[in-house]
Amino acid sequence: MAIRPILTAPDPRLKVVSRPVETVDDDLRRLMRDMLDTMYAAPGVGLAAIQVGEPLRVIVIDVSDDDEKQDPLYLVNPEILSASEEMRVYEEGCLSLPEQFAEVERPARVHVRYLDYDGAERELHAEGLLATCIQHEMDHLEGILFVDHLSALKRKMILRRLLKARKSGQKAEKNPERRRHIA
Ligand code: GNR
Ligand code: NI
Repeated sequence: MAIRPILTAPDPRLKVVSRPVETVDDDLRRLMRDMLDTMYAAPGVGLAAIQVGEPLRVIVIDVSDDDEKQDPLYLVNPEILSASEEMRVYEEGCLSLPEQFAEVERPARVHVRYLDYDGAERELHAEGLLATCIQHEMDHLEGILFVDHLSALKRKMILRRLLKARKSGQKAEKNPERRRHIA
């Protein structure tokens, strides 16, 4: 079990296009388990490999409620076979844009093909939060963040807010007096 650091914007690595996985082997399974541990610890409902610095087309997702048991999904080389015409608006967040949220419109349902944890080909019909999450994670594989779906003005506001929050957090870390107030 290993929790890895999550990259945050404006880290340029979040903009790279991730490459397809060639074989689902033990090394890849270790990465997928680390991603899941990192996602649960955050906590989040999804994570793309590039968020822990690995430019591979791998995502992990668990949209089950806290009180249910864990229900992890591992998707390697995912492809959207079709998407509904019906759209849905969801308030999204991203572990790479901590504490920033905005409404994003996406297809309500998607039909996805991918390789699972064992490298077997599978298909999935997703709706609701799962459909939103799959599309959010697949965007990461193309170097796209949810703010890239917003107007330039809203995007700038969110990025500015993020940098400001980070600066005051750094000041607090260096200053024990302020740190006490945060803890
Ligand atoms: O934890 C997350 N929550 C979330 C909420 C709404 C839509 C998408 C997401 S994904 C996000 C974790 C993350 O950043 N994955 O890349
Ligand atoms: Ni994200």
